[in-house]
Amino acid sequence: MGSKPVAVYLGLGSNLGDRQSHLDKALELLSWRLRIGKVSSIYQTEPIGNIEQPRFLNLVCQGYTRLAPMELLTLAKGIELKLGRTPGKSNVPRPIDIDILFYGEQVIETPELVIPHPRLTERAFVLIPLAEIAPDLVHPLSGKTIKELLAGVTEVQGVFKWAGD
Ligand code: PH2
Ligand code: MG
Ligand code: MG
Repeated sequence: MGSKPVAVYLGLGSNLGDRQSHLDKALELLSWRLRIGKVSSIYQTEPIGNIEQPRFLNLVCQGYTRLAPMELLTLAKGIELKLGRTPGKSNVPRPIDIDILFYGEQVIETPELVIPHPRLTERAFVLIPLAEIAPDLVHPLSGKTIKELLAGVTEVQGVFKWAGD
């Protein structure tokens, strides 16, 4: 246990059932194994990809962990299952999706795990909450800050701070 904790960023999304409660529960379960630092506001967001599905609630959080990347992925998948997600299908409504956005400054490309998350640079529903908690964080592949990446996204509609139903 000599190693220093690594700063990680996670993206959470829910568009099935009690969305806020799923986000709250996921953060609580994560906090058992991760020291949670900053948490963004919750945003209600129009679905990207399969647009024939309900709107999402999205947030981004930062944490510190000594878990290795694959251990963190296993933790995230375990919490998704615990909160009722059916594994396998992508882009269908889900009670919770937990994506690893950054793991320190590491770049990882394995069949199971790609970090930084490959689609984060084009997704306003990730970049807007991320810019709230880490505007100056540098994306290790592009060398750009979150603020700069967000300025480069043309499609920023459909992301609204959420004040509850
Ligand atoms: N997640 C996806 C696909 N599309 N759209 C929004 N607005 N929010 C998401 O979290 C989201 C999505 C795949 O994980
Ligand atoms: Mg996702
Ligand atoms: Mg996912």
